[in-house]
Amino acid sequence: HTLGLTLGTAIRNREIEVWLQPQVTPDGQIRSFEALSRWNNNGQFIPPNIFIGIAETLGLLPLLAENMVKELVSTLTYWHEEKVHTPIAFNLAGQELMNDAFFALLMSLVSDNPWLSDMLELEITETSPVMTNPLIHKRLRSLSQYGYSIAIDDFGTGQASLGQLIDIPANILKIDRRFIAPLPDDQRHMDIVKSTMALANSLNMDVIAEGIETKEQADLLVSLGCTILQGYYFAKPSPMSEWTAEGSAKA
Ligand code: G
Ligand code: G
Ligand code: MN
Ligand code: NA
Repeated sequence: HTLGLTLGTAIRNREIEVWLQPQVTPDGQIRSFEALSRWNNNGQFIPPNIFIGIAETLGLLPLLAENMVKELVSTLTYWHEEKVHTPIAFNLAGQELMNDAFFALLMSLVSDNPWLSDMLELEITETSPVMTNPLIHKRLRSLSQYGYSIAIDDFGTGQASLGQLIDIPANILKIDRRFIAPLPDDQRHMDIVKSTMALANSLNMDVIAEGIETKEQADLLVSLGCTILQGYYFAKPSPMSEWTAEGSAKA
């Protein structure tokens, strides 16, 4: 409860930091970033696995997401002026998509700045039960029609992976790191990764392999045809301010 109160204050005071992790192409170029929330509570680092859950219980995820999106838009606007076109993906929980004001914000951002829809990607995780709510499917269809890219995150770890490919207009599939970690040695994981890539390919979806930690894993995934790679082997997440110049350097 004490942590919840502190978290509420931290969210309202915008003390949750936005960190970015690159998503790279096989030749090592940055294709995009994933935005990840980080909370430094007076020197004590609280992992998102803990505070995202607390924020959800407190109904504070829409505010957290609104603050994050506004920071991302500010960075993307700067990059846009510098002629840098590097999209940023961010994680969306069901509670955020169910929130009318947050949904309206996502729609109005694109009405006001049509270029933004190509620069913001939505990562939807399939593990949240609310993701089966028809209102969420309807909203994701609207966001897709507005031009937003939608990625299915943690693919293969939830209850309804294949059904989600029907219900959600996703154009990117992220293979969860639990399938990547045992590579290259484990044949069954390799077979699952290959089949998932074939499935995505037949649905015209891009694939992102996440959690790549070794050169062997990176080389293997590239040889299997994976075109977007993410993981500590390439770069760990770090504060957005550290990437602002990096983005500009691409102009
Ligand atoms: O970055 P890290 O591996 O610590 O993230 C742990 C989990 O928290 C991941 O599932 C990630 O998707 C989630 N997460 C990180 N930042 C955010 C955020 O801003 N919003 C939501 N909804 N989830 C996040
Ligand atoms: O659930 P989601 O895929 O959004 O989780 C992303 C989380 O994975 C982030 O917290 C990020 O810090 C973490 N992550 C990113 N790359 C790696 C990696 O190579 N290895 C491990 N163990 N975690 C990673
Ligand atoms: Mn993610
Ligand atoms: Na994931």
